[in-house]
Amino acid sequence: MRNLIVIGCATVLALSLSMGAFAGSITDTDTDGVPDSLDNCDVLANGPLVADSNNCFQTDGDQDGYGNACDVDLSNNNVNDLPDLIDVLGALGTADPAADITCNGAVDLPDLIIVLGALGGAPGPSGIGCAGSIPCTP
Ligand SMILES: [Ca+2]
Ligand SMILES: [Ca+2]
Ligand SMILES: [Ca+2]
Ligand SMILES: [Ca+2]
Repeated sequence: MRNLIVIGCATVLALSLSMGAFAGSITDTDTDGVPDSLDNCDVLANGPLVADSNNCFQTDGDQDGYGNACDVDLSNNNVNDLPDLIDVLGALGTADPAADITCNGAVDLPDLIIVLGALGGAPGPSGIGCAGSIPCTP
């Protein structure tokens, strides 16, 4: 009986130790409620707990593993460049989910302004390992 209790205590201790290790290994850099390894913009809060300024909530319109909140690379060549600007210009007035950077259901002036401001940069960073290839979902 005493042995059973000792084994039971050891099991509880082992469980709590492994749970502690598990909790310690989860990093959420932007504290938006999504662990970095699953967060499609891991240094920019984009929901669900803390939304970005545009309420994207992890939205990833082109399913490349980079959330819209940190992805204006519409041509998917991993550079924010002229083709992306041409793409967003061409998508103005549509509901193209990839070009709708602000996640408001329409491609409009704010999306164009964000693409202009991000030229020369790169999408991300994303915590999702397959980011940059399509389809990529955690
Ligand atoms: Ca996060
Ligand atoms: Ca995020
Ligand atoms: Ca994307
Ligand atoms: Ca591009």
